[in-house]
Amino acid sequence: MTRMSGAEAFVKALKREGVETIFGLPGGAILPICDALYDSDIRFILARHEQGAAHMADGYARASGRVGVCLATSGPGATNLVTGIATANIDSSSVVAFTGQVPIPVIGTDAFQEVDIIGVSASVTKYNIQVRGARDIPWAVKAAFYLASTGRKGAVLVDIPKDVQTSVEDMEFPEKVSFRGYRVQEEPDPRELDWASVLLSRAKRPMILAGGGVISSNASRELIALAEALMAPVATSLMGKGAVPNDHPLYVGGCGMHGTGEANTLLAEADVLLVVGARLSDRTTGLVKEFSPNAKVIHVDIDRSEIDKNVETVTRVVGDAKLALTGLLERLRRIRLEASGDSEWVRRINELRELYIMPEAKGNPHMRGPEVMRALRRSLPRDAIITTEVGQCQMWASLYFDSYAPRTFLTSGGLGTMGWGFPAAIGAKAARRDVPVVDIAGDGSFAMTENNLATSVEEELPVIVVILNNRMLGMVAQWQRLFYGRRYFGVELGKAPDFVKLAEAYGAVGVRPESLEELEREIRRAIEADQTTVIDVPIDPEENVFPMVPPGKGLKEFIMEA
Ligand SMILES: Cc1ncc(C[n+]2csc(CCOP(=O)(O)OP(=O)(O)O)c2C)c(N)n1
Repeated sequence: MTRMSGAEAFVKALKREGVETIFGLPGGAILPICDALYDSDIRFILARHEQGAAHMADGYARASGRVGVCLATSGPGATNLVTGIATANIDSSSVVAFTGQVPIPVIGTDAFQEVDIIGVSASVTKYNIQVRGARDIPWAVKAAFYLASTGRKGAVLVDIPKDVQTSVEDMEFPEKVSFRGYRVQEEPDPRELDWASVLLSRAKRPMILAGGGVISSNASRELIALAEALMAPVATSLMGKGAVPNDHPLYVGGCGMHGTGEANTLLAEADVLLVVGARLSDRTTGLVKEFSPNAKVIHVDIDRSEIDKNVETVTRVVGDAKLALTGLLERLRRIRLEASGDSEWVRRINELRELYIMPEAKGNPHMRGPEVMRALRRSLPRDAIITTEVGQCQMWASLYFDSYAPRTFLTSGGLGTMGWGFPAAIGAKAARRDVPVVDIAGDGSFAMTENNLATSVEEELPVIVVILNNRMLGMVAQWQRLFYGRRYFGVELGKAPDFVKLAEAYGAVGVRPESLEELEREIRRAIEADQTTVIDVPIDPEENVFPMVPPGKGLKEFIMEA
């Protein structure tokens, strides 16, 4: 046992978890902890708004597979974190947030900067707790990391009153924590694997839908092996992009509202569908009763409560995706399944792929979303990390930017949080200093968290922001154009700000290329110079993202033009 303050115990507990980096912004109620961090070698990255700090921690977690940590003061600091915490949690990203709190004796008195952050964050965290005594700090930190990083990963918030941080006690640091009622079932039930493999072996038109769970369990290799054993096309949910190299012959693209024509058509034609680590949200399924209507659905997920939540299954495998896919592969090998690369089903994949190649727009003087994505792809190394903002920019990235490895395509899938991509890119860069990190942005989204340019410059975490600048809240404008008779309301952003000058004001580089060739040159230059760079690409405000499944329709009813 060692005698120390709650704040010192906090720092020691973080070190025991291997924490090297914290993203945050200090304030009165967290000062004892900041003072203890002063003496440690943990890197503190100062965000310019707590929402940015939470997104940075989230980007760090997604890029590295480790836990991302953020810290804020009580009251407004804590509430500013909430969007970031909710974004991480719905996308099953391992984030631990620490908040300061007013001293215990004044909790409930409307003390300065008091907010009941436990109440506020209850529904957007996997778990949250207020520490009531300094001796509980080591346990609470251990518990937070354990819960954030096991089973279905998620966000955990730990609230620490100021007097708990200063109080000096004898501390014990637990090696392990356990929770009654929290059981992680990683090892799948062999009977579930047996049944699923029989169904798969009998399929004439098998298909796989891979979600973010494949990436978080590092199961890409097993997924590809299974797809090849079955000669099954693989589609991904938005969160699953990168689980399969996008140039793999069996990869058919994303499915759902802005899925590819081939993925959405094949889903309708499949007879057995293996869903791995995906939530099957409405954006992925379209109208549920028309989602893969001819398929027996098998769902693999570590979270039992996902099974049959949105789509009815024939059977399930509850457990870790890597273990489940390994178990399925073993069984299929035992059956000596030999799928042919020359089946009608495989021919169908290629036929659809050719059918739905998007036509090039002729005679449009503007640079177009898909072309910008392809130019980006050409000028970046294969292992570059992409983050996205939300809107048309995100959907163009999902459709037209090929990703080749897990953890290289990072996006806010569940909450669709504008302003996520830029701070997440800074967090990803903190985790992966060795690769270029690019935020594919819309002008509206970037404006929400652009102040973190200061962090990127000051902390020497250079990222490249490519703004598809249509002077519009483009995706909302697209819906108003297509479904509300072009009655534009609240979507026109105008020319302000000048993003080149904005970048320069923060000490970053700003450029505005006038052609795709110039864009490619600027990206290569930015990588070479290793400087924070904002590339403002003017595009057509009238351009739509296609294919698109109109809201309330089945996946097969996608439209390719307006
Ligand atoms: C925080 C937040 N507010 C509002 C929305 C609703 N929304 C979805 S897409 C979008 C427009 C995004 O515009 P922009 O960032 O310029 O990207 P674009 O669609 O033009 O590529 C809006 C407002 C959202 N997703 N997130």
